[in-house]
Amino acid sequence: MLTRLLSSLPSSVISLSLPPSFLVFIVVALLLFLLIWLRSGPPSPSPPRGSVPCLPRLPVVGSLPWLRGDAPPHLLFTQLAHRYGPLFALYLGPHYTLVVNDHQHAREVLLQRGGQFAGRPSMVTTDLLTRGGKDIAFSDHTPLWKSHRRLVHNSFTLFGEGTSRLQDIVLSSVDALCAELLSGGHRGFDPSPAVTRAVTNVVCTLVFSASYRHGDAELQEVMRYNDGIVQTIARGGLVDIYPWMKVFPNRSLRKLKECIAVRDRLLSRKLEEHKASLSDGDPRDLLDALLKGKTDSRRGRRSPGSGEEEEEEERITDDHVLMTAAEAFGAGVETTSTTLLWILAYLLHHPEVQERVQKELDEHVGGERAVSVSDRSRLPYLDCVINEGMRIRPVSPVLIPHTAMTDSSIGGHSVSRGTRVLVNMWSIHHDPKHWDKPDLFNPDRFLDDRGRRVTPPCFLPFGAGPRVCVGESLARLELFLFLSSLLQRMSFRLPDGAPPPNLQGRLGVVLQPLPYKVIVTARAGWEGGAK
Ligand code: STR
Repeated sequence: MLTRLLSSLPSSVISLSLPPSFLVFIVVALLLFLLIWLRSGPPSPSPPRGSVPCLPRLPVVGSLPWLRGDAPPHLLFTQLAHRYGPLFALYLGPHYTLVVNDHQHAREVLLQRGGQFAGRPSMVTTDLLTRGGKDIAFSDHTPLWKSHRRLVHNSFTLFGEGTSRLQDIVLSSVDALCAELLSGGHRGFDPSPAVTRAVTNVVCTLVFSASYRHGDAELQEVMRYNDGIVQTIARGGLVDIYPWMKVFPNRSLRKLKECIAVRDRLLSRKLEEHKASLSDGDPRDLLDALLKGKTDSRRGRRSPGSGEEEEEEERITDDHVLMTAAEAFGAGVETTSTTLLWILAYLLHHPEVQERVQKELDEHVGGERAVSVSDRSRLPYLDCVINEGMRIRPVSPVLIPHTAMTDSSIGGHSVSRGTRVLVNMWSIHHDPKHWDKPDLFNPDRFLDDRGRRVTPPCFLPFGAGPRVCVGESLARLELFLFLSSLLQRMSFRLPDGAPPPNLQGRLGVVLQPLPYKVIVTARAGWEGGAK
């Protein structure tokens, strides 16, 4: 969120050739801000004395003028860390913010003192997206959030490791994806729409049991609104730093609201349908599991001593269920499809890695049957390829901002309550002190001398601690099933004469590869895409 916002700042605020109407807007905005500021006192905790090295600052705009330039925030912060050290501070407008660039400090924030840093700042765009924090990812840390998260976690487990449901869902979607990719012919094409559609389909089935055919109107609608949210979230830009700016007309914010309305209409309909057909049997999908879990947890808590009032306060509502479904959706689609596309891009750069994965698949699975979850332990190299993809291009190069819920400390420096903390996962995943040639795609770094898998402490693609990604095991399983099935059945190569994919990426709500083209050829026996 914030990262996208930062990247849009330099051009939008600090340009010298501003149109007159914009100047009037800025003056009015500043006056309004000063008024609010004077009435409510400084909105951000002040930094403790003698603390972390800090970027220069000006009143109201904070350190923003020093954050200009073309580099996206994760690269900018990495550069700044060379100058200021791995832990430095800056002011995002009025908000005192710490930026953590190394894994020791990140472990303190996420794990050792994870409970103290588990808060989230409130932001205008994400508040809109989540009905004021009724979700998991952006909601502040409260007792209700904890029980909500537990409910979501339990519901995910039901469809993840526990059963073969996810496997069946992914595999049926993989058949369609393979057929679509293989029909691309011998001319190069962009694999992104097909991959995104397949992943969206998996998530639709998982969340509300809908599975769509190619070109289905509802699927198109889902993909359109999701894309709209991705385009506009945090594009309201400055409103996430200066919330009072939401009173001004803002095209991005308007589009975001429209997309949210479409999303809510569709999901409310699904929710009502599910409520009407809910039975005592096994949950059919995530919505069922959430609805069942919600009533179960309420029943369990209704002990004789507990007052009605407290229960009222702690209740997980339909809104929470709706927001969870919406978020599972957005997070499930964006992150998984992007990771798959990054890995494919790197395989085009490193055909020898693709061949090695295929050799491993041929040896341990063969070409006679589909890959299954139980093959995972026999395919260590594939796992390393997935890890290396997530290391070298983390979808979330700067984690969603944390806030200190109490006075605390990082690296011996005291940190006051309310301080925002940004963890720059990019610099942790590219730290030359801990990774040999960090810019090289080398899956072998996840194997030890004896060929066993290792997980280095600097590898945290899902974050860690109380705010660790709740979909981690689901995501890993899905990535494994997609990638193994694709590489078992087909090979990817560059169109003749085409340059290999650009690996710089573009930072939107996640870090995405730029579009590239592939040629897909079926491997022996898989000409139709499925068996
Ligand atoms: C994508 C678009 C959408 O429709 C809904 C969401 C909400 C959850 C977001 C997701 C977004 C983008 C990726 C996020 C995810 C929560 C965790 C994940 C930010 C905006 C990451 O941290 C990568």
